[in-house]
Amino acid sequence: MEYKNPLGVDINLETGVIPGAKKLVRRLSDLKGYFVDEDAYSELLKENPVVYEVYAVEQEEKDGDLNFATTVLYPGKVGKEFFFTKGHYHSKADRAEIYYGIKGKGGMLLQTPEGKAEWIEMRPGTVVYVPPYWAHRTVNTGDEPFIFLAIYPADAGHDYGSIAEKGFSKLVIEENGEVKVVDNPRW
Ligand code: S6P
Ligand code: ZN
Repeated sequence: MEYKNPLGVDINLETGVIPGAKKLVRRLSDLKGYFVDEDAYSELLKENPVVYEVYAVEQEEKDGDLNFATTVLYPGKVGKEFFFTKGHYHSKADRAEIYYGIKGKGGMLLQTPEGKAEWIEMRPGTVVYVPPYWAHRTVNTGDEPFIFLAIYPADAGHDYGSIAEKGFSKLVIEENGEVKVVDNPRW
């Protein structure tokens, strides 16, 4: 039997960086078609800001193993819509996931394949359980980076297709200075 080595790393709780992790950067240009207000999207694309960064420690895609990753989701809006992650189902759709809020303010939109949506607010210390089969997207509703940890099965995979096409049935927007979860007119 060959055993893998255990690993302990310290997440930088201010920046979200995991030393030695693989870094992925998503700019606004990577989110084409995701936001409802296309004019606001084109305008902001001139600056093409970084929307989020992911620091991932991933294992081979094997049953029983675990991955973990932090996400640093920057504050910002496209029109009224707050910055968000792309959102995905897992390729193995029955794989669950745990999120843990580290810094900043935001929340998670979850959705079943039939379009039933849930919004869960997240603060530092909030644990979110993502059950099997639910798509999940995080949203930064604050004015500083929203940082969280995700722990997920190594064989879960990411299925971005249907969210990229149709989005979520709900949008998270700012209206009159308030955070509102409203129906997506394009759904
Ligand atoms: C992976 C986990 C997170 C996200 C990350 C970026 O299962 O849910 O690490 O990958 O927050 O979001 P997305 O939707 O672009 O993968
Ligand atoms: Zn996931």
